[in-house]
Amino acid sequence: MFKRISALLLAGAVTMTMAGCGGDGGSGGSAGDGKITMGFSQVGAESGWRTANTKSVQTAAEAAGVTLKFSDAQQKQENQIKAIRSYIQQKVDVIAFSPVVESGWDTVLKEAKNAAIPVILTDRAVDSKDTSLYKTFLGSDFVEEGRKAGKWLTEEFKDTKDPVNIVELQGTTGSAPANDRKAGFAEAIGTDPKFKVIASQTGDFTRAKGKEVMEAFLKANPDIDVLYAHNDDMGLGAIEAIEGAGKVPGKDIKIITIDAVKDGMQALADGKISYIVECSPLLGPQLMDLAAKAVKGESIPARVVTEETTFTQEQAKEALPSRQY
Ligand code: GYE
Repeated sequence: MFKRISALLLAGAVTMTMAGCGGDGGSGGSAGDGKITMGFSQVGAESGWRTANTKSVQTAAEAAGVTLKFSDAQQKQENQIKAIRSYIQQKVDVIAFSPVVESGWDTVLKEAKNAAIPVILTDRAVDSKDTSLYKTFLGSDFVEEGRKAGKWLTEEFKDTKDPVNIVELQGTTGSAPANDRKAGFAEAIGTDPKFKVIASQTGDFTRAKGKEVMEAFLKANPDIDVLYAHNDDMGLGAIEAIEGAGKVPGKDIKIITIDAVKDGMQALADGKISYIVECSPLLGPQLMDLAAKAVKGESIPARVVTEETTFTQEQAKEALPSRQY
């Protein structure tokens, strides 16, 4: 009890009623006008997308009057588990996190559930069978993103008779976006034997790794027609590798990426990237909304999908000036 009170004082959440602490086995909801404290465990700072996502969450928390306890897991699941445990100990009102990989969360999610602290998955999903371990999953449909990338490719090469040699830079191994973007793309190109994925490896969603792996791809395969990168940053790293190998990105090798962050959109407008599937990082406002409802014990949808579009080179030129991230 005393511990609980001092934790609340430390968090500056003195107006919160005891019923809001979630220790009563009830809804775990904050009563009245009590300020909400959210523990948020971010994946890391691996990409432009991630930086924009962090900013969105921090800005939205401030705007909603939510006290945000933020931690960066540096792409390590063990760091996220530690952060979540510490949020449970601090008796935050709600926990939100973007799981670096899909599996291995059941134990810690059960701990949160036993403490009656609602959990919201944001951006990435978990593969837990027991969906009562979290309130909702807010984020993109990554399979659909992969399909959109594959559809563009089949359309672009529909009149080509020759085989189309594709290399793929996957996101972080075991992460929902890497698994799903691979599956959606494979589904979209799968029926036509003309399309051949000749190499597929992780670039961990970073520019440096994207460059390094693309260099290896180029050395091993003299005849690459297309690069499919699971995010802009890996695509941008790969562009450096392609130019370094004396080839012209966007011409000798067509490039498809996902995210549509500013640097990616600039490369698209410059003709170096051929097509980008958008994935919005601006999840903060919706997250704060869902969190407020979850804390009050109101029902929220089990899945909230972000609305997204795609960009050609022409569309990128138009969209760039007003791009927020
Ligand atoms: O596409 C990538 C980031 O989980 C959707 O993570 C996110 C992905 C995003 O590192 O750039």
